[in-house]
Order: sequence, then structure tokens, then C-alpha cells
Amino acid sequence: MASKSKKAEFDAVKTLEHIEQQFEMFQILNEEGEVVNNSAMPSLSDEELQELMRRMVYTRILDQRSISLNRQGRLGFYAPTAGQEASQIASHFALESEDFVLPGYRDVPQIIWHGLPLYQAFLFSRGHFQGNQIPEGVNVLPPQIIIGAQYIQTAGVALGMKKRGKKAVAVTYTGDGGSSQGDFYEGINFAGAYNAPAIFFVQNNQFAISTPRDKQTKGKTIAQKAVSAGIPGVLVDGMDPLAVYAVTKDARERAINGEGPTLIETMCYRYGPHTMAGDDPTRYRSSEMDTEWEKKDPLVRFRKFLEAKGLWSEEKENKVIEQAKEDIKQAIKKADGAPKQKVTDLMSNMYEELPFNLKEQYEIYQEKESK
Ligand SMILES: Cc1ncc(C[n+]2csc(CCOP(=O)(O)OP(=O)(O)O)c2C)c(N)n1
Ligand SMILES: [Mg+2]
Repeated sequence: MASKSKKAEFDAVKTLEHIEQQFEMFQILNEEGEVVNNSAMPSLSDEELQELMRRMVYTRILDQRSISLNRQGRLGFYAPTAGQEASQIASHFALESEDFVLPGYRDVPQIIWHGLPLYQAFLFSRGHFQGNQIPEGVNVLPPQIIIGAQYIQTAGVALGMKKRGKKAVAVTYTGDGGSSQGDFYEGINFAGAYNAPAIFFVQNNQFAISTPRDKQTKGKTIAQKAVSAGIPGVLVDGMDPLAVYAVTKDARERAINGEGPTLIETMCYRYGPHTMAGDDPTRYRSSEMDTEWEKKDPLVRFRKFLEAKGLWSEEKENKVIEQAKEDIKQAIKKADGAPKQKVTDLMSNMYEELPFNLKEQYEIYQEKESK
């Protein structure tokens, strides 16, 4: 008698298409600052909404000032952040101080808002070791320059938190380019396998230096890569602070409730160059593309939203701008006062106890530096 079992239809392409179609971009505020998804509206008080705007405005000013300080030769390495405020600041806004942040080189704003003093961020930019001496109780790791490398560390930090029974998460950020690294897949897979409380961010600003997103992967989205690790993947409008906040808050809640990690892809754009080291974005991006993305600006849209609620004004914004400028002035002064780095600092910062071969070198340098 012929078997009655029904054979599944085999269509590999259809399976892929089916999966890819599931990843629609989540949005709450449109470009006009209108709520398009009221049921997903996060519960933030008026004060919290204003604080989120304050931090984004402050961060935009910090970016402008950092660029000009870099041009004056007063800062070193700097990766501009304008355009990415909703991705960076609104995601961080959903975190708690006990959470650990593992940043990439462009994620200095998040670690400042997590407690790293501004003058230390400037020292990091100057390559001064004191920039990476994170104060006790500030749960951040130094910004990682190696693309995607912090993904693996995040899986480890998250697992450590789980083992210690902490109700906290480890959060990391990389760019679209970072998601092509082996570390990316290893990190999300490991965290998934161990149900570690991690949140993996990919800020998809459309380019890895000059390489456009569609040349980096055949995947329609980066969020869908979560499927291979068996973890939730979310595609969100990275220019919409409320949407970014809502998905991060949700990922955090699931993580601390023992439900494991989430991968979040934020669709965003960096207005400036890759870094201040000299790339020219006009060689790989059109001015039409710039204009199209500037229309999505997170500050403009959130300002409209808040103004319509009577929660924001030019006067309020000017106060934030003045405060940011003053803080930056003080912080750069403090950074200028840091002692000049010595070779012996490098050695003593690396080791609690120097190995015998370095002891000798240490003494030689100590002798030289004392003159
Ligand atoms: C492992 C590694 N490979 C290459 C580089 C050189 N590099 C620096 S930034 C960058 C592009 C990263 O692009 P993306 O991940 O999209 O981040 P974005 O700079 O756009 O925020 C590359 C290839 C590096 N730092 N580390
Ligand atoms: Mg990128």
C-alpha cells in the first residue's frame, strides 16, 4: 500500500524569500514627526521624552565641536556621529547603568551617556591611555577599533552576567560592514546557544567606509542573519528615536527574563566622512542620497513631535547647545592638563607585574624619562 505521508514541497528559493519578507522596517515616528504606529508607542514620561531630545541635541553639538577640534589639531582619531543619534542615543536610553556597553570606535556618545567623563573621551581620541581607564562603576569597555571584535566579547560578558544571576544585559554596536566579520556570526551564535542576555546592534549606515551595503552581503537585510543563530532579529528605522527605544527596551526585557539575545539592525546614515583621517564621501555617495537621508533626520523629526506636544522650543534647544559648548570647553581644558604619556606608562598599564625582559627595558626608560 502506498504511503499516505505528504511530501513537503521543495523550493529552496521560496523558503528564503519567505524569510526575507518577514523583515519589515519597524517605525513609530515618520519623517514629519507623526505617530504612525500608536500601539507600539513606548511609555515615556514628558520629562523622559525631553531628556532624550536633550541628549540627541547635545550629541550633535559634541560631534560638530569634535570635528572642528580635530581640524585644529586638538583631537586625534575621530569618527563622526551626526545622523546616527537615534540609533545611538535612543538605544542607550533604554539601558540601565548596570548594563555593560561594548562600543565600536563610532560609539563614543553611548559610553559618555553611560558615565565616561567627556575629558576621557577626548583623551581616547588623542590615544592617551587615561582615555581607556574607565572609572569604577561605569560599565563600559574601551571603544573597539577592530571591526566586529566586540561581538564575541559581548557574548562572554553577557554569559558572565547570566552566571552571576545579574538582571542586566551586555550591549554592543557594530556597523553594517562589521556584520561580514566571522566574529559577528560567532558572537550571535554563541550568545544564542547559551541564552546569554546580550543585545547586538548593527548600525547600518549604508557604507563600510566606501563599500555600499549591497556589495557587502546578498542578504536583503542584516537583521535576518539572526535566523541562522535562532535568535530574534529586528529591522528598525534608525532615524526614529521612539522606534529604536521601543525595540531596545523590548530586547532588554526579554534578555533579563532569560529569553536570550536579540540582533537589532538600525537603518541610518552618517552625514560626515567615515573618520577625520581624510576619506572623501563625495567619491562614493551622491548628493541626492545625502539629501534623501537628511530629510529623515532624527532631531528634526523628534523636534516636530515634541513641539506638537508643547514639550520643546527654540529656547530649550539653545540652552542645551550652550550647556554642551561649555561642557566641551571645560573637558578639553581638563584633557590638555593630562600628563604627557611616557613609555613606562605603556608598560606599567599593560602588566600588574612586569615580565623579567620588560623589567630591564622599564628601568632603561625610567632612567631616560627622569632626565
Ligand atoms: C578587522 C578589521 N578589518 C578592517 C578594518 C579597517 N576598517 C576600519 S572601519 C572599516 C569599515 C567599517 O564599516 P562599518 O562596519 O559599516 O562601520 P561604520 O564605520 O560605517 O560605522 C574598516 C574596513 C578594521 N578596523 N578591522
Ligand atoms: Mg557602516
